[in-house]
Amino acid sequence: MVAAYGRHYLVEAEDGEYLRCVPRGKQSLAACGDRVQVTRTAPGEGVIEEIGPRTAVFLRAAPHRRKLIAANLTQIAIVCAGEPSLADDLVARALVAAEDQGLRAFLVLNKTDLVEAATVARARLAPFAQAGYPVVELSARRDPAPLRRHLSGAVTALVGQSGMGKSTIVNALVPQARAATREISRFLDSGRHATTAARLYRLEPAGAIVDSPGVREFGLAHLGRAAIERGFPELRPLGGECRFTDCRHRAEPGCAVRAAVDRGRIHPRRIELLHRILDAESAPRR
Ligand SMILES: Nc1nc2c(ncn2[C@@H]2O[C@H](COP(=O)(O)OP(=O)(O)O)[C@@H](O)[C@H]2O)c(=O)[nH]1
Ligand SMILES: [Mg+2]
Ligand SMILES: [Zn+2]
Repeated sequence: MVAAYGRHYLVEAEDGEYLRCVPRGKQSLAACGDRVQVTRTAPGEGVIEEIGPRTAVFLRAAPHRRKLIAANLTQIAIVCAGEPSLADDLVARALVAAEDQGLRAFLVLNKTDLVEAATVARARLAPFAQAGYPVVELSARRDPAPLRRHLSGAVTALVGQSGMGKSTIVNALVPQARAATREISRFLDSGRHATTAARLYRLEPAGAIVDSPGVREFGLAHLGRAAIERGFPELRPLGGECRFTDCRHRAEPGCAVRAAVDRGRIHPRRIELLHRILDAESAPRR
C-alpha cells in the first residue's frame, strides 16, 4: 500500500499496476507501507480484504487519536534544517517513537547551502550526535547524493517539521516522484489530499522511501514513562545504577544519570528533553 487518502488507498499490485482501493467494511486502518490483500473489483480498482502482519509501525498519538505514519519501515530519517527554526523537542520525540518500534534512526541536516543557519542547526543537533545518532549533511537543492548510501536496501521514512525539505529530497532522489504525485491527484479525483498523506516510492535497485507530511506536534500518548526513557539509548548503559530504582534523574541523591551528565558523557540537553517530554505527556507508569 503506497498511500492512504482518507478512505481511499493507493495499492501497488504485484504486477506493478496501481489500484484504487477502499477497505472492506470498517476494518482497522491501513498505513503506508502495509502489505495488503486485495480483491480486484473493476479495472484499476479493488477492495482491501486484509492487512498483513507488520514488522513495525511508526506512529504518533494524541491522547485519544493515533496517527499511523507508515508501517514495515526499517529506519527513519529525521529531516532537519536551519530554516525554518528547528524544534529539537520534535526530533527527540520522533526518535523515541522509532526506538519503541526497534527502528534504526538517523538525522539529516539539509540546506547546508544556507551556511549560517546550518551552523545554528548543527549545534542544536550536537546532543543527538553525542547520543550516537548519525547526522548526514546535505543540500538537497544541490546534491542529494550523501543520503543515497544510507538508504540503499532500506525502507526509510523521511519525517520532520514542515519546510525542512523532505519532498525536495524525495524529488531529487526519485526522478518520477513529481509526476507520480500529479498522477495520484488525478487518479483520486482530488488534489486536496495529495500533499497531506504519506507516500511510498521505490528506490532503484532496492528499498523504498516514504515522504510524509510535516508534523507540528509529535504526540507520544501511546507510550508510558518506561518506553519514553528507553527512547534515550545513551541511558541504557546506566540501567539500574541510580540509587533509587524509581529515580527520575532530577535531584535524587546517587543519580547515575546526573553523574554521567556532570562527567560530560551525556549531553545535558538530552536530559532536559527527556524531562520535558515526560512532563508534557504526564505519562502514566506502566
Ligand atoms: N536553500 C535550500 N532550500 C531548500 C533545500 N531543500 C529544500 N529547500 C526549500 O525548502 C522549502 C521546503 O521544502 P519542502 O521539500 O517542501 O519541505 P517539506 O515540507 O519538508 O517537504 C522549499 O522552498 C524548498 O525549495 C536546500 O537544500 N537548500
Ligand atoms: Mg513535503
Ligand atoms: Zn537517576
